[in-house]
Amino acid sequence: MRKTRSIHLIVAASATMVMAAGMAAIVSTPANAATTLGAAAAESGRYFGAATNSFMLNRQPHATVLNREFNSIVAENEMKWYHTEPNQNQFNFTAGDQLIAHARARGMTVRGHTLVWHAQQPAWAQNLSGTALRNAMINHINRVAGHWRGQIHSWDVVNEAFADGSGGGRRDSNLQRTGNDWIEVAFRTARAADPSAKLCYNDYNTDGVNAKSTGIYNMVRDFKARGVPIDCVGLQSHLGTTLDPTYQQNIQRFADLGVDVQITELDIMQGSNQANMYGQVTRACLAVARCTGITVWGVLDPDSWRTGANPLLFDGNGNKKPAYDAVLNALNAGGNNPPPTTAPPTTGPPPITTPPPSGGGCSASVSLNSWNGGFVATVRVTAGSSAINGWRVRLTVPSGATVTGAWNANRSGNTGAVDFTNVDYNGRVAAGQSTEFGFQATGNGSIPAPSCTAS
Ligand code: G2I
Repeated sequence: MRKTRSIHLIVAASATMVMAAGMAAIVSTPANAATTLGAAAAESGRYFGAATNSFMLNRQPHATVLNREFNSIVAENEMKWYHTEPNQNQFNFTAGDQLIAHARARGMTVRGHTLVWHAQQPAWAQNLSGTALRNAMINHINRVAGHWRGQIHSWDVVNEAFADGSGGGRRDSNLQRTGNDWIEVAFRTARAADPSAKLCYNDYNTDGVNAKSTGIYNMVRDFKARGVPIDCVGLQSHLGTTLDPTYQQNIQRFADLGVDVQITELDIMQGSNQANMYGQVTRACLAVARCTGITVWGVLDPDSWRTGANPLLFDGNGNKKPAYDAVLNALNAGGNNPPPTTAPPTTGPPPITTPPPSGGGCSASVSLNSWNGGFVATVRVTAGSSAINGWRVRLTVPSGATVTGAWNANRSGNTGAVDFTNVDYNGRVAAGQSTEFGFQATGNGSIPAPSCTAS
């Protein structure tokens, strides 16, 4: 306790000295310095976020601090597979919807965590293997990323798929045993399900140049070379009492591959070096143009998953800790390289171009995202010169292919000619406007132009 306080005093004293040296007038803070983490990060085009849970949104003092300080949130647990699909093909979006509504009402962005992970799988998925698990994974990504399509800034598509230790290889898991391509299938599926979300690979013990981060680096380099859609790497950064001297260098080498880097789950063990390390991590991110945001893994110390470590920026009463001041000061000092403004991902499926039909009725077009043995189809339904109140699309899937699931449409049939009709929320399409639905299938081949009938 005494130690912490004396460090706080030193930081405060040196901050005052810096200010006194730079300014003739006696002011407590520079007039233009932002006073919250989110606002300070936003000055260089970055976000500063926190993990939270729907049941904490109205709990004090958590709510006040969350809403005041952060401009991004992530679900600590409530968007994980066990939570969103507790029984196969039965989805629960309630908590995630609440978090997103809370964020949107306050202009915060939302990170999605996480679509697929070996841990926190529902029991039914833990008991699957092979093709059944692969298809369940694809369906899960389609349904979850599809449900929140357009509302997620960045998805942790795959979490913690690499092993710890010196090998730099993949972690053994039921997902890994479906075949080494499961990660790229997950990313391709996610891209089709939500083309506007940035797609991240997220992991821990990657807080410097080491065997594990190098394994991930090699995967990202390979994905970029082969056009597998990946936009960002999440470095979790659950840290102890010292920072790896290659922390910034590691961020930079990922950025140099052409992906964004996000610090996704930052928390740092309380101790004499906590505030200093928080400052170091913040400065390292700010120094790399493509390090676009930082998320702390919780708001108040007592809510942290690291019981007793007090690894966050606020104590249980919502008071700012010295670590908070270190982060805010680092953010306000700015980075020399503000990241480029967020551009839509460019490696997604080709845009679907369908001229609206000249008369009434509707038209449909399809684009495929295929891998060896399967594909995800995105079908766009466009109304003609009059609004429509319902639609039916008929298309022919390749010979040998079987449709295994659909979203945003009702389906009849799964081989040969398959019919899809609107669900209750997407039947009405204004003149010249479009709606989309999708399906996944095993097999490969192309699909001739579908027909569309308006009702
Ligand atoms: O383990 C820390 C993080 C590492 N990276 C991925 C993150 O998703 C992970 O978050 C933690 C949550 O902070 C914990 O809250 O993931 C844990 C699960 O692996 C979460 O803990 C679990 C408890 O173990 C369960 O007993 C509990 O039912 O949270 C569950 C929901 O409260």
